[in-house]
Amino acid sequence: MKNKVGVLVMSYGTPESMEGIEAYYTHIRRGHAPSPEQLKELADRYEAIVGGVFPLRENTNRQVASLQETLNRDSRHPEVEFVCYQGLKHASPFIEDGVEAMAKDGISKAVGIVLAPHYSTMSVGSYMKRAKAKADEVGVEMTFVQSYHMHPQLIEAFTRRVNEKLALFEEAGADRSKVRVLFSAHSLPEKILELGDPYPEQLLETSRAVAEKADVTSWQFAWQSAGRTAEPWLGPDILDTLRNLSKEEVEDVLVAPIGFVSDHLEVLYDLDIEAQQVAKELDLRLMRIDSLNSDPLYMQTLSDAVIGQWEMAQAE
Ligand code: FEC
Repeated sequence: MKNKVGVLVMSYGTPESMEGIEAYYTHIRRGHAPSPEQLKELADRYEAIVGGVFPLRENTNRQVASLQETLNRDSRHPEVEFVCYQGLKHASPFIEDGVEAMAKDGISKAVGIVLAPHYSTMSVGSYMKRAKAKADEVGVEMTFVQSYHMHPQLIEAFTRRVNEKLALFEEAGADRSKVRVLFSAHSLPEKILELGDPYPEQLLETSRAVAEKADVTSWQFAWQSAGRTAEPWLGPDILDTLRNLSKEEVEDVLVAPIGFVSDHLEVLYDLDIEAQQVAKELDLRLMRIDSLNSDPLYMQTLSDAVIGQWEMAQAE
């Protein structure tokens, strides 16, 4: 019989229905319910993207199933069966539910990975902290992939997407070298800088690697989707960046949201509706690279990172 190794695949989570938005938003706000205006504003954004459907749930389900297949197709460890469990940050099944399910299935060793390539104490670090606390409680020995932002197959997947969209710009008559590529990721409160958080630098590393591989010299980085709180968030914000680009007389912009791996609200609303609206007002031509979703190159990135982490833990 094969030795079962658990893989906790963690993702942000999304509501299951329009009725579930309030509980989801309250969880994001650490137990503080949103005001009726805030709730309506968020519900309107979900309505605007797909009318009451939540694409992140299906995408995460597919990514988890596909990762399990990819892991078990790998020939490096025929003695092991990798079993994937889902653990969501803000929705059910929560991170703790995933760890508990592993323990119930008799799994004693597991690897955790987050469906976000770049490490920040506020993002990936907080997923890991919760998983570790539950794992210690139920007696599962866990080890974690911290980041995989420079994995060659991840860089290749993003590069192909950049090239695909640059070709569309060319077909539409644009000069490829004049298209400004705008790499983006979710902003975080500026206070992370005081803690020496690696998040901004890791994002720049991915951006540089993709730009180099796609032979793009005209690129920059911008932050998106900053929270609606009074504290300062990392900038420049993507919408201000578009306004500045228009002043520089840039006409064509390709957004590459390398901090995200799925189609969801932050891509389908913040970029495809909000940023697109600003671009229209500025008379800029704006395109976005396709999301990774279950791209085999992304699945191989995750699988390789999990196996590498598993091997490292075994060697210790
Ligand atoms: O499609 C969906 O249903 C979910 C889309 C979604 C993703 C996502 C990813 C990240 N977030 C990160 C940080 C923060 C911080 C706050 C915050 C707030 C929200 C709200 C919604 C939301 N986030 Fe999110 N995030 C997604 C959705 N996020 C909705 C609440 C309303 C709003 O502000 O828009 C502020 C919370 C606080 O007050 O403390 C901070 C980071 C990521 C990328 C890494 C990851 O996936 O974990 C970082 C997807």
